[in-house]
Amino acid sequence: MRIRSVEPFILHAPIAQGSISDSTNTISHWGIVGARIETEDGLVGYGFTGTHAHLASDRLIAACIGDCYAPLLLGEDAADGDRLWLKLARHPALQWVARAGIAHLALAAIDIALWDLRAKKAGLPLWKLLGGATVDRLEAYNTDIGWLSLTRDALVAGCTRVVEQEGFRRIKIKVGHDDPMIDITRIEAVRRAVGPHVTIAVDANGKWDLPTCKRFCARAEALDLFWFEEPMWYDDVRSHAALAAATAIPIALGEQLYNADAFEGFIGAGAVHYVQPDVTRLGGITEYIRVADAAHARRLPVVAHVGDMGQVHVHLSFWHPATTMLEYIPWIRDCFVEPIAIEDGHYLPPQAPGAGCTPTDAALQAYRMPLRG
Ligand code: 0YR
Ligand code: MG
Repeated sequence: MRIRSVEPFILHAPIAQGSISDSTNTISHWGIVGARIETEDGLVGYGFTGTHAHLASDRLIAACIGDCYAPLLLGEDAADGDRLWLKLARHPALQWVARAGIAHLALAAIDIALWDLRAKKAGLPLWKLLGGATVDRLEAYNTDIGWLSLTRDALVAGCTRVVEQEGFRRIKIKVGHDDPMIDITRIEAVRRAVGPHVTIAVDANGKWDLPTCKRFCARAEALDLFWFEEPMWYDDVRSHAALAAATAIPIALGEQLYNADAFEGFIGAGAVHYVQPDVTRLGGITEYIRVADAAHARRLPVVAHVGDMGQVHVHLSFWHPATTMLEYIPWIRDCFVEPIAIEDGHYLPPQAPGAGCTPTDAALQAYRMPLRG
């Protein structure tokens, strides 16, 4: 599997329901910034990282793939996964500037493409190559009905629809108004509509401070929340540990963390109960496995964040024994040869060989953005 070429690409796929907001972002497109890696035996692997479709920074990620990492991969054997990950991640000049951020998103796209190649070579879906599925059905929780931009009536209608008509038993609602009591009334309305048996998680996307979170939790505890996700600034271990000690609501986080060491800080401090690694931010599957194993060693559940909107994470989640469910946001599913599939609120295991990241020709044509201005 000698690597013949490594080509970056950028797709901007529109979000069907138009623009949506959480507490910190308003977006109308999802960015798919990827690597296409071809080997001398004619195999083609794809990996990508998910972005908010900001073209200037997407171009930096693409340049990192094409200009910084690609020359280090040409002629190498794609089968040497761990060795190649170290070659890229620990390259002296790149390590100096690239241990997180844009470069780590680029590294993730490449690492996923290398795993995609290995799974295609083996003729197996990635979950099977990794060791097989540890669950028959993978429960999904629906985020796509909980946006902060929805009116309270639309929020309640969407939550009711996916519970009553689509079989979801778990939903997530965005929070983060300046006045947290607005969020409380929205959650109360949803709880009244869906009843006591549907789990409701909430996600503040890092917006609030510790006093606001404590005020919110004092009222929210009566609403039986499944978890409180990213209540405060992403790197603030101490405040999350303080909140975890002050409330009965479990804390979930991880989508903004770049490496296993960052997770170790939160896990070691007792500041997280649901561990949410994201392969598209963590430098790829190689580092994701380290995080999931570390969580598993502490008996903490893993529920991946789906920056890839589930295409790769469904493989990792069917396989890794610490996984208890997976987020569901279907925005970009039609861009892929084998889209994520849901039935009765559960993911179905992908069947095609690879990591689920091969875009359709139609998506490559319709949504491709120029690499340079
Ligand atoms: C919008 N899931 C999240 C959306 C979502 C974000 O930026 O992607 O809300 O990724 O926090 O848990
Ligand atoms: Mg989140």
